[in-house]
Order: sequence, then structure tokens, then C-alpha cells
Amino acid sequence: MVRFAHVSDIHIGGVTEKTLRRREEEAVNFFVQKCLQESVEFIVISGDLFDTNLPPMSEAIMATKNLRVLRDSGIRIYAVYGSHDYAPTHESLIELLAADGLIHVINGGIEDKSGVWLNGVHGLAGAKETSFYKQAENLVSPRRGNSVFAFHTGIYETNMIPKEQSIVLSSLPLGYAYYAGGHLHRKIEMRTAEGAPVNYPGPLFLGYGAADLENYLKGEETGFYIVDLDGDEVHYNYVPVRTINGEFLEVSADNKTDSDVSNEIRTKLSDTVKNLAPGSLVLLKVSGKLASGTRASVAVNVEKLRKQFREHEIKLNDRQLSEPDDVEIESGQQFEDRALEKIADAFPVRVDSTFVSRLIDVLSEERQEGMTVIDYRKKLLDNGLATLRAVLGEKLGVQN
Ligand SMILES: [Mn+2]
Repeated sequence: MVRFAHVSDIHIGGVTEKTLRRREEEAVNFFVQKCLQESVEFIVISGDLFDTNLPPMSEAIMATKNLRVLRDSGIRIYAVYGSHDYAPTHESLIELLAADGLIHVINGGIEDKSGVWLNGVHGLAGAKETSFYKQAENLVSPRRGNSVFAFHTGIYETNMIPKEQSIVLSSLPLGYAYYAGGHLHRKIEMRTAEGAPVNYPGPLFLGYGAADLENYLKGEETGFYIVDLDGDEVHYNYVPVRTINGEFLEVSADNKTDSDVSNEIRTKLSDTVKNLAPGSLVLLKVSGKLASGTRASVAVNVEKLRKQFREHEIKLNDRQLSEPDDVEIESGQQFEDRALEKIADAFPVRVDSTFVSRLIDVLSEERQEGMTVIDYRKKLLDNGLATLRAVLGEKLGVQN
């Protein structure tokens, strides 16, 4: 029998508040301790270990310390890149960790000391299904019953993701005993036609952003799997991880004045914190269109309440709150998403908005001190073409 841990979407560095970073570290520490207790042979990280390719130094240190504890105990760590911790033309911290031997990046089949065969496909932004098929060709497992396939891609049948950004379940290569999924921020358990488990553990901690936090506080599960491979038998246990106590509060501003909204927030908040332990988190979502008054006055009021209830962490999400004179009730994020989709649609081949945003990112890199304009232009061009080529492959008829 071989025991391993399957974890995904840790998004280290995805939170900025000090208190949340402490909770994040607690979640990572808990994972490490559990892996040691359960004597896992190895760990599979199905992408998005970090929230960005180059996370803040403090977060990089926290992650490295924990990875080193695992390595020093003889636990091997395998990973595929996720959509967050990888950049086609920029450095990624994972490369450093791989160079140091803390992480083995799965690039083609690899046999673990335990005899388990591992293979996988990295999560790449843009035209996901195309890059998946390109990478997954000929990845059928040679070791039925003793093998793991790691991937960072949404599966269409989960109904969580549009078809063009996902793969269908049947496109996973056959013959593996366990399919370690990442990318979908929800615990999901499926089976291949051969009956092998296809599991998504969801985030270890929070995922990232207000929507994930909202789901978390509404009770969405977060955690990881401990998996036993025993010949053709596979057993797995989900280990829930919760380091944050809190509540989600929602206040609608529709047809209300800013002072009405502020009063409602105060009442609801006072009622809520009564039942919460100190140090709990309250995510307050205020959305809709005010009949009169300003967003700023609502925010100022929340700031006052923050002082009043300073034993708790109060997070305000007012991105969908608008004022009477606002012509658009669209949030900045919605506007950006819509603009990116429009640009994606204008491409002569099918790409998605994540690809467009990556291309913009690559092309907006600033010129470094000491770099000539000519070198800078060449770098942008090279990076831009590399990004295009990653998605379009042979279809791109541009010569260097
Ligand atoms: Mn993720």
C-alpha cells in the first residue's frame, strides 16, 4: 500500500491582511503536520501552489519553510503548474524551488521511489482545451493500478465552467488509478469510465478574492485528500481544513439612502458579532444602487464600525454598490471581464479572456533600467510571440 496526499489551489499570497496571512500559515502548517502524522510517501500539488508566479517574499519564505520540513522528513513533492503560479515568459518561484529539489515539477512520466508512476498536464491559461489535448496526447498510463495523473483544468461535466475553458471528462488519458485535479475551487468527486476517482479537493485555504471568501463563509468545504493506492484498490479520505471563523453578511442598497444602509449595516453587524468569538471575520457585502448619498459615506461608516468592533476582522465588499448618478452599475471587474471577452472574440482563432489578459500582461512589462530601447522592443516582441505560440502553436505563421 502506498499513501500520498493530494492538495491543490493553495494560492499562497492570495490574501493581504495580516490576520488572514496568519490563518493561511495555520492552514499550511496543519497540512504539513497531517502529512507527517499520516506518514504519506509523497504529495501531489495539482497547481496554484502560489497565487502569482512571484509571490511576496514573506509568503515565499513561509511556503519554503514548510516544504523543507516535508522534504527533510523524506516526503517527495510533485507538482504541475496552475493557471496562477505560471507565466509563459516570466520567471516563476516554482522554478527556484524545483532547482533546489524541494519540488519535482511533473514534465512527463516520473516514477516515485514507492513505485508509483506519476504523470500530468500543467494548467495553462488561454484556449485550455487545446493546450490540454496537445499535452495529454500519449499519456496513457503504463502502470495501471499504481499510478497518478495530476492536472489543473476544469471539467465541463461539473457545470462550473464554460465548455471552451474546460475539457470533457472522457478526455483524461486512461489507465491511471487516481486523477488528482486542480483549478476548480470546490470539492468535487467524479469517476472515469474505468471507475477511477477523479477528485478536486478545492482550495486548501481560501482560494482568492471576495467570491471565494464568500463561498468559504457560506460553508464551502476546503481541505485535501489522503489517498491509499493498494494494487487496483484506491481509498481516499477528505481532510477538511478550516482556520477561519466568520460570517457572511449581505446588505442591499437598492432604493435606500446611504444613512439607511449604514444603519442597517450597524444593526446587522452588532447582531452578528454577538455570537462570534474574538478574532472572527465578517465579510460584509453591500450591493445595489443607492437612492441617494454616496458609496464613500457608506465606507466611512463601515470604517467607524471597524473601530467599534475591533476585536473582529471586518472586510467590506462594495464593488457592486453604485450611486444614483452612476450610469453603469457594472463593477470594475465586470467591465474588465467584458472588455477582455470582446478582445478575445476579435481574435481570428478561438482564445479566451484569460489568454488576452496574459498577453496584455506580457506586453505591458516595463523597460528595466539599463536596457536599451531596441533590446526592450525585441524582448516584448519575443515574449508576445512566445505567448501567442503557446496557444496557437503551428497555426501562428510568424517568423522570428
Ligand atoms: Mn486556483
